[in-house]
Amino acid sequence: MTEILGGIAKNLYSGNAPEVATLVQQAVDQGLPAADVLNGGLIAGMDEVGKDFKAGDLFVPEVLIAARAMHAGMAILRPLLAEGDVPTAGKFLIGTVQGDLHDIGKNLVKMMLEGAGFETVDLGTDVKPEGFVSAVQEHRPQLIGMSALLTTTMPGMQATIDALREAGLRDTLKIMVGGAPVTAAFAEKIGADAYAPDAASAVDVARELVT
Ligand code: B12
Repeated sequence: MTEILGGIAKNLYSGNAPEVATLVQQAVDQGLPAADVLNGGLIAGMDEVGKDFKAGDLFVPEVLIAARAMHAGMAILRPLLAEGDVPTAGKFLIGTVQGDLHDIGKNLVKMMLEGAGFETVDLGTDVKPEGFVSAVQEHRPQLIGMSALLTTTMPGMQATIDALREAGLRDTLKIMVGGAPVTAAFAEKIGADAYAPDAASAVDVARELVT
């Protein structure tokens, strides 16, 4: 059992999507619970990717390829997880703020959190404060993430937090912000709960925020 899960993790790390799909299917056919395959295989592999990305041993293209392999495994597990009562790590909603079209970093954060077992909702780019508000009303996430790559769009984070407060939603969730020009000091200044400098750290921060 641990051998097949180790194989899933190893192939996910190296981005071998077809082999990940084959091994996940085999594990399921052997009767392993979907949650064990998720935690011991896919999430374990993605955790390694996150560690090495943070350490500078892996780069963006490798992470994207690993994320694609994770998606191949998730395609098999998702219906089984939905059937059972497998608790997710939490619901995470993410978007790039108004006026900003950069989404590579946002997508990485989303993928890493998915890899860590979070249920994710992606609002895309150029999301207005009221877009975040209505999505929060609809999806009721425990955590939201905002991304900004332009100094000119960073104020959109503050505007979104203000809009959530006005809608009475601010205290129902945690807010994490990031993007190249964003800093921990800025996050504190605008009243966000946390900042993370990269997608792997975002996983650690998200796990802390929801526990
Ligand atoms: C690719 C790119 C583009 C692409 C975007 C494609 C896409 N689909 O994203 C295109 C060509 C469209 C583009 C357009 C523009 N760009 Co541009 N772009 C870049 C570039 C080269 C790379 C950004 C990137 O993807 N980095 C890789 C990712 C992985 O890194 P990242 O985004 O920082 O994300 C990581 C962390 O920041 C963090 N993170 C990110 N988001 C979040 C969110 C949360 C919640 C958390 C916790 C963490 C987190 O985790 C990520 C992964 O580790 C940067 C320069 C650079 N080297 O950064 C310029 C840059 C960001 N762009 C810039 C500019 C000026 C523009 C334009 C205004 C250019 C123009 N005159 O038209 C337009 C603006 C368009 C718009 N309205 O958004 C400037 C911004 C300057 C500034 N300080 O404001 C930069 C810095 C280039 C420069 N040196 O001048 N751009």
